[in-house]
Amino acid sequence: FTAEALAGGGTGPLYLRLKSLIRGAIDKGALTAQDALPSEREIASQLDISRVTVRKALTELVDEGVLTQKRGSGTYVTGQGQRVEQRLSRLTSFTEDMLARGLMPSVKWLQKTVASPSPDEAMVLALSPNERVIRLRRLRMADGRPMALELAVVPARMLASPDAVGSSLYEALQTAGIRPVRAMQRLSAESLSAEDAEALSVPAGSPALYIERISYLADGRAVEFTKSHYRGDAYDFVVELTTSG
Ligand code: 16G
Repeated sequence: FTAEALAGGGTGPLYLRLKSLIRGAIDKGALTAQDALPSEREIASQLDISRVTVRKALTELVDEGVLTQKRGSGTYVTGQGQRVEQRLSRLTSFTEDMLARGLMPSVKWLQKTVASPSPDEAMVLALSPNERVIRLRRLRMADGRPMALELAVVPARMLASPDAVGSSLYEALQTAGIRPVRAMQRLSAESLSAEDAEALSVPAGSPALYIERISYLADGRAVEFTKSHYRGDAYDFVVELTTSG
């Protein structure tokens, strides 16, 4: 990285220019998967900018999945087939998460039906008696690699039909004018059943992150009750903790 290249990068905020400089180096092949970046301090002194600016650019590129930070050893260009690092602070969809990382999301449908809810689904979604649900079960992939098995259950009245869901549930909800604004998410450890392991292309009994998400609309109504098994070898969920003072 040179100060001239950064100066040639336009007039926007410095950290954005540094981000495009780094992305450019990756696109041109000057930096390739698994390459280490110079340290924050080295980049700052090479470019004669503050470390705060460098940190901001690197943090965003890590959030976008372009770079990966390894504890104690620095920052690397993310390689293919590496673990996906997912922040647990924003209510986003699988499709958005993968696209933000430059990975191509795809879906293999296992079930897409209207059905009667189970008692726990009826309770969580606060359904009236006899109300039906849309049950969406699918294998979710990123660049063709199986990542998660997901069962999403949505009150049937929220969508015209199960076929309203193409590849993204959140996109279908948005098209229907429905926007989840808040969600409760619970994570626990599980080992995969033989059947689920096979779908995810891992040995039976492999570890998974079992995640339940209940999403709510602004008026407090629950819109989805989703149970997901994410491959334990493919995902890191990362939470930022701050003190309030
Ligand atoms: C994520 C959510 C899931 C949601 C889905 C929508 C987790 C653990 N789960 O997979 O609750 O239904 O995104 O994604 O993050 P879509 O719009 O791509 O179908």
